[in-house]
Amino acid sequence: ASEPARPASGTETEAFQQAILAKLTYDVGTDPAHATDHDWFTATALAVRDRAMDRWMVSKGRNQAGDKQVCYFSLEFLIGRLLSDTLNNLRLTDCARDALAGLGVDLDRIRAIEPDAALGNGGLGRLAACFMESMASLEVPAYGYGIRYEHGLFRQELRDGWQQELPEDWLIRENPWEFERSDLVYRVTFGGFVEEFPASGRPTRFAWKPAETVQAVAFDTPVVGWRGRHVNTLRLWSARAAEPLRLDAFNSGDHVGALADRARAEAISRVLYPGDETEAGRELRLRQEFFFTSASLQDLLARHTRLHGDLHTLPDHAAIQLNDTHPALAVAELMRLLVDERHLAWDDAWAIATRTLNYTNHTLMPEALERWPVSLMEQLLPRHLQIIYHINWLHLEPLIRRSADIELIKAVSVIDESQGRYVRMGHLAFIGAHKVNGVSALHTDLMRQTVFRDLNALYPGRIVNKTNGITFRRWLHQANPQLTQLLTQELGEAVLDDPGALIKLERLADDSAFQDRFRSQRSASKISLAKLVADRTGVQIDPSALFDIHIKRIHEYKRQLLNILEVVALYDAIRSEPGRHWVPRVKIFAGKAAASYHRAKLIIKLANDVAKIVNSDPVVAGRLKVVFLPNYNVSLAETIIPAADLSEQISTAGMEASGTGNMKLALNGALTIGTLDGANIEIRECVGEENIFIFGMTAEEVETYRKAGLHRDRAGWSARFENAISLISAGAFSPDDPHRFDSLIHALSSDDTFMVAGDFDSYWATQRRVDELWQEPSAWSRASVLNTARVGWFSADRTIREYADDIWKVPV
Ligand code: DL6
Repeated sequence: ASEPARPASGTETEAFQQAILAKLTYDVGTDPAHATDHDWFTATALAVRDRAMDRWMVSKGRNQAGDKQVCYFSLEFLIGRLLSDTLNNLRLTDCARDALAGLGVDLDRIRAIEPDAALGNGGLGRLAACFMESMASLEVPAYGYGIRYEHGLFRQELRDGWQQELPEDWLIRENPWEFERSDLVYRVTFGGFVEEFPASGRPTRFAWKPAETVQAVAFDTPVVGWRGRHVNTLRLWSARAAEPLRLDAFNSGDHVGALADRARAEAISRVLYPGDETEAGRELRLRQEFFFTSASLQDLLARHTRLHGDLHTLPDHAAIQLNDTHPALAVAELMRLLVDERHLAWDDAWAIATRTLNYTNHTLMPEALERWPVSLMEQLLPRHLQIIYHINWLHLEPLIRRSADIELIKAVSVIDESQGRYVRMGHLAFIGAHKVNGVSALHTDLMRQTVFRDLNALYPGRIVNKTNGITFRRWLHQANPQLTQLLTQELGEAVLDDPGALIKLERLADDSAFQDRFRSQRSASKISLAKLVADRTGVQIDPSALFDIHIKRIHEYKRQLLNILEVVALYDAIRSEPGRHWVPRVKIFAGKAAASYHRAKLIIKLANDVAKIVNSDPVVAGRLKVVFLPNYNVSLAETIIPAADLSEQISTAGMEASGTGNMKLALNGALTIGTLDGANIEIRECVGEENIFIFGMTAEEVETYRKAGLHRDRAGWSARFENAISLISAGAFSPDDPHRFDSLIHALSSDDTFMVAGDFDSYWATQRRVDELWQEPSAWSRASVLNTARVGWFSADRTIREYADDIWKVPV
């Protein structure tokens, strides 16, 4: 495919300027004298979008031509902003900057206007966004399918250190990237009953008579690949009522009731991940899952029928990837569409489904493995429950026939009957999938040994590993232009196309002149972050201090608490020996806690309480600062990551499936302090063990420790740990409410599920090794350069190639 040339000449800049002005006049409806920053942003985004259109049409043509396409089904796409991404991939950043400068507008200022599309919670959603970009860059024909939430992940505010959740409203103004396809609408139905034919005897045909219909309306966003070579489609569904209002009710005076059906239908795409503490919340979530899964499958089947006619060839033209179990209903819905609606024989339909569907698992944590009550499924999706029962019967029947152990049958059944009756969505996805993958080597091994042990024995070879990756276009080129510039100066432009070329940086790791340049670009990023911290929190931090960064969702297994306890111990140590030399450190935390996760919210409050005391204590001034940056999102990550010296990846071993923040930080030159968990293990293999700080128990040791009951034994606590705990218990950080953190402390002493006490001493000692290395700037920089040089393997392009070769069977 030919590439658009990189516009540099004055004429191209002028042409682009004209394009922006035309958009400003004819689409935004204003003129330069009156345009606000937002108007400029919209006009620029529309002008940029135009540049992607021709290639989008060509790419669509390729899809139509019969190439196999990937359909990535995901309840989350954590995209962030698109302007910089698209400019960068079209190689238009300089041109846009010059064009806008000529109009007296600063590109960076209008970039910051764009709201983050926060259609995801964390790693799983961000992975989906990286994969979309990578598939477009590798010219893999693909559709991303999800929900166009009107409100993405909540906006986090801190009030007196407590997290408050406020609605996020990224769509309050026009979204310049999307195209509403108002004639691309599918009916998604719920409830009702199933008619069986013949009415007596063994039924051979089933007809679902649903009680409720919702319309799914498509909104398409072009996903522009690297150098604009290929453009894929992210198709997000918006829910609409079949009838806008009940006119009879309205006319008879029930103005609110007349809109009730509409409100119920539209609630489906109203908010990402509505709270599921209530039954109504859980039902809405199941409705969301089915809504987007059904609409996406109907869309795929309609396209396939139009292009190829025969549905038997579906697996030759499409590979569906289920991003976790949220779209696992696809197994039942695809069977329903093929058997009930398209009248295929069950066995043919099953062969088609199991050759088309694939499933990625992202967590082994029991509470995160989806199970739906049979009663809810029966009420909402009665036909699907029948189909699930039948799939389960066909799956269990050979075991029953050979009189297999009842415990084995219970373990592999799709229906969990241990306490109540639930549909195990992981089992359903596993049985219906051609391949099932984990997201790091350790995680995949643990899948085989634990949650899917018995299914793995029944279906050997089905589980494969695909270690996660990140798109370097966003997480290096765009987020860190200073480092990118240094890399291209040293390694040439080829490094932009081939992450493997980063390895050539190894030869410069000991070169002191290069180290100086490496440090100086890092220091520019640290100055920017310091400014942002001052603006958003009022805390002044010294850019020459060690920036120790812990950014991710707040969760007990991610162990922000372990980090805070180390802060407390360090604070106490500095106060005890203020005359000693201490390495100046800034501990930076950012992350959101699920609205209903009270303990995680208490951890946020603790971080803020500790920050307040530490930052106002003159004894530790210049040595220790603690910052909690509110409202962590993709854009904030883009500013923090290039400025990080130390990357905290300290989950309890065996609990973090992979992590991707660990990859982004290492790529940008941060050294990792981490456990042997998730992809940290593979990062260590790549960067070398002398360039990473590993501590704590391994996943196996965690198991042994737990089995021995040591996590319930306070006797093993070190004096340093005891001391940190007692400072918190005594209210040293919460004088206004000394018992505020009692529940956290009590949990550590009675059942330290996440091994905070068990790993503390090792963590403390390793942090002191960090201090030692920091005091040797050249050795630190060497390790930092080697991190950047050696993590090319974590490019999402590598991951996508592996999916393409091994799972999807599409050429790359
Ligand atoms: O695979 C992407 C990402 C991993 O990097 C994280 O380790 C993992 O925690 C995350 N999982 C989720 C929640 N999953 N569910 N359900 O976001 O996936």
